[in-house]
Amino acid sequence: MYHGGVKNFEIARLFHEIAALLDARQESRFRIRAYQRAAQTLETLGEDVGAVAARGGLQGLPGIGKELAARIEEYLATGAMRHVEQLRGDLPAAFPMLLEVRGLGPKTARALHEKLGIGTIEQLEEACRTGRIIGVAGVREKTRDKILKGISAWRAGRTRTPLHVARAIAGQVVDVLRAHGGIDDIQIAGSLRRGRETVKDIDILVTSREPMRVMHTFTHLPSTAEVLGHGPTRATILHQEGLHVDLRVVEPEAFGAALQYFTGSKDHNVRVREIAVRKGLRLSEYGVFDEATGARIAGATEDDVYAAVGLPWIPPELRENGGEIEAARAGALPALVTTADMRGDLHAHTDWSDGRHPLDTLIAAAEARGYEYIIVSDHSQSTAIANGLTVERLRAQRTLIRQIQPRFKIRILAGSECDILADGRMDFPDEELAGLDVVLAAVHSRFKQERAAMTSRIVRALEHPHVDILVHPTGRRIGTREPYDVDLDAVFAAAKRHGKAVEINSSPERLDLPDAHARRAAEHGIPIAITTDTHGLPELDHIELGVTVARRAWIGPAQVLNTRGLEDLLTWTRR
Ligand code: DGT
Ligand code: CA
Repeated sequence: MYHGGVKNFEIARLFHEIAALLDARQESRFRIRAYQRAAQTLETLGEDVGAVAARGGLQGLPGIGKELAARIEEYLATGAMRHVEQLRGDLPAAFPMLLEVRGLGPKTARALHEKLGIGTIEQLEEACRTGRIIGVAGVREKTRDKILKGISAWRAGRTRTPLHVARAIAGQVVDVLRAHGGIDDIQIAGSLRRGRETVKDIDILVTSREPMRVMHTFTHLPSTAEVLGHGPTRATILHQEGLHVDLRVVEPEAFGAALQYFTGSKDHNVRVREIAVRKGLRLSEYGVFDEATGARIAGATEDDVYAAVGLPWIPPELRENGGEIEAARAGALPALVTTADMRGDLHAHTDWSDGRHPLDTLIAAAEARGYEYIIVSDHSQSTAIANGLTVERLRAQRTLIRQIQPRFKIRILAGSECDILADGRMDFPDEELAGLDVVLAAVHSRFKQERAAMTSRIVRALEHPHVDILVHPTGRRIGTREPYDVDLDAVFAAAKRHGKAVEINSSPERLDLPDAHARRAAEHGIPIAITTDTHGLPELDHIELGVTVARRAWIGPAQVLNTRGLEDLLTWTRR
């Protein structure tokens, strides 16, 4: 389970709120911007902010000065931030949510509260629908329509939470529940256990001899914004991060059956139940029962449950009715890659381009993880915005790598995340690329090219003899940028033809390739590079997210480039 980090999101949310409240009060743009920047820093930090504070590193973070560091310290120490409370003043508790609606500016929100008493999303929507809003604080019909659109986008945006955020929240809830005692067994179920890239809610199952105590702890968690439902063995809360968390206490004899049922997916469960029925069995969240006698024949563990219907245990990531039932019946389930299989990172940035650490700091951290190799892949010259390396700086970096190599056991491979220019040429001359151990190819510009042009651009890069790995092949950024329009099957075919690898980029905002595409790429027989694209040390941990994507793509260790030992990898790069 991924642990660190939930405080990062809590504090980031408060900083966003401060920025919006300052805006509503027409304070200085400079201060507003400072809080927004600090929020972004925290959201992308990847390391628990508490750990950073503990080693006195807050003021070393981008955009965090003395004032903001003090606010973070205050929150870590007290669980609250007085400044937010002062700014909220007499505004209603739900007012911050109004500030999240696109199309409604903070000043207008404040005016609507003062003039119409609007304090919740529902009241805002009502006022839009009845037209009461029109003419107030300069709102016209066009603004009203924009606000209505903003409300539905806000609802849609809140319905699903990114995997890494949900993992951090779930990890924290599980820790607190465990620490309070009374729990025998605890498991995350649902889409989170299956590793979907976004989840609607967090489903938790426990066994306990003191269910009342566990329920009490759960409904009184400090991070509980509201208790939505509460019974003797089940409760649902609204977590302050905006998603529901569901807790069920089940009997130990039924724990496996409940885990199987609530892990889903629904489509997978339908198939398993059909198989049970054909065997004269009935499968429910309480166990597997003999239809004729009513006797329970399995339920304590998932293994027993699957065995009772004649199937091997199926990894949760595969339970999407995507062929896993057929594979299980044929004894052909894949052995999936694990984080422990990973022997190196193939995509990493240093402060030579837009990374946060010097080369040797990054290398030391990768070595400390037990990796055998790491590819240093800073940006190329065209990506000026990320301080891309010129030819001269690329050569200087290579020299530095040779100089520091003797200090390390880990093998440092000189690479580049080299831009694929709009016409498919590479951003460095061939002789420079020839001097590198590995070349990563990436699209960072002209995302809007039409499909044929984008496809031939990328295919041309894959034809280049020095290119090794196509990175973030769809270019999407979850929630902010659509994938570019490209014929991925043509790209995969070209990669196959030319012996190239494609990436699963583990960065939480990318997860690119996404699982379905990664599965197709692997089926083409293309080696898959699971990388972190790290820009700072904590992001090395993101490898776990990329591994989850790979598992959902049915990928085994033999299909992954960086499960190979160093010599094997070098043989491949020199192919
Ligand atoms: P999501 O939308 O990200 O929460 O996805 P899930 O799969 O976690 O869906 P959720 O939380 O509604 O339900 C968790 C699991 O419980 C689901 O995967 C299968 C099982 N389940 C829930 N409701 C039903 C139902 O009405 N019928 C069946 N067969 N299974 C259900
Ligand atoms: Ca769920």
